[in-house]
Amino acid sequence: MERNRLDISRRKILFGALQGAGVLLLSGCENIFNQLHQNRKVLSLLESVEGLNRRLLRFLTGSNKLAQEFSEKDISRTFKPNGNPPPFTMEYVMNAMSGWPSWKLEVGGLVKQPGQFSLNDLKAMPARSQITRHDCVEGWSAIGKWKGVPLTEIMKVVQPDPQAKYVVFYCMDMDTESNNFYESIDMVDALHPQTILAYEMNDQSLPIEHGAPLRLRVETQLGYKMAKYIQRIEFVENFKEIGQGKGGYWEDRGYEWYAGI
Ligand SMILES: Nc1nc2c(c(=O)[nH]1)N[C@H]1C(S)=C(S)[C@@H](COP(=O)(O)O)O[C@H]1N2
Ligand SMILES: [Mo]
Repeated sequence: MERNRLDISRRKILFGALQGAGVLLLSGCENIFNQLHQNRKVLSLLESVEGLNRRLLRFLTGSNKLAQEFSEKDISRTFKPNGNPPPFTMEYVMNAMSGWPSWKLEVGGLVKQPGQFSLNDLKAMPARSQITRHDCVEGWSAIGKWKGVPLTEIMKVVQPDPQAKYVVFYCMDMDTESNNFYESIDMVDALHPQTILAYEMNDQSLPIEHGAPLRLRVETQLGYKMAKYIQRIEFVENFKEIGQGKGGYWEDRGYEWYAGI
């Protein structure tokens, strides 16, 4: 059932993308495409071009463009904190109480200059503010103002290698079975100007329930991609060996990796 639904939506996406690209110009192609799609070999071939397809899809839907930004008066009066409870280790609590003196963002993997950044280091870097809408798959949205350092600024310092295809965010919180939250995005989203590591929300220090001291904002994507409580960032070629291999905590549990809005 679940498998079926995924197949149907994937078929729609692939068909839409091919159609948009002018590949299916002749009438009658839709039938052929549908027949082909039932063939296992063709299916795996299509899957292998999913990376390319994703880029095409993004281009066609325009989700590589800037997400809508709002004005101060649009900011939601309440913004629901969602997901795991904050990390409750002694270290986290002590740090939270004293302005994060010993927390450091670690950045490594496929980079020329692995680095560590204190919160003050991050605040000293060029910053960006944006008022955007957060959409959770659970069916709620909220508008908030975020300030942080663009991920591109970090990338200028650490200099990812050309083989780096994804950026993985490792978080300090865990679920009831002690699985740590993590997420990943690709280079298109990493380089997007609205992709920031936020340390402020609505002109205040990022509240604990919203991911203090640092959380990702990737405005082209749904809420579950926006890793809170970030400890470490890793540039990788693929995420096969990480977690259950699907690229994120929720992806490992069946959500789509590409959660474009
Ligand atoms: N580390 C971590 N990040 C997370 C989650 C989480 O459980 N742990 N939940 C995600 C989900 S599903 C949503 S909707 C947003 C919620 O962000 P908010 O608490 O600021 O509303 O965080 C995302 N990032
Ligand atoms: Mo969510």
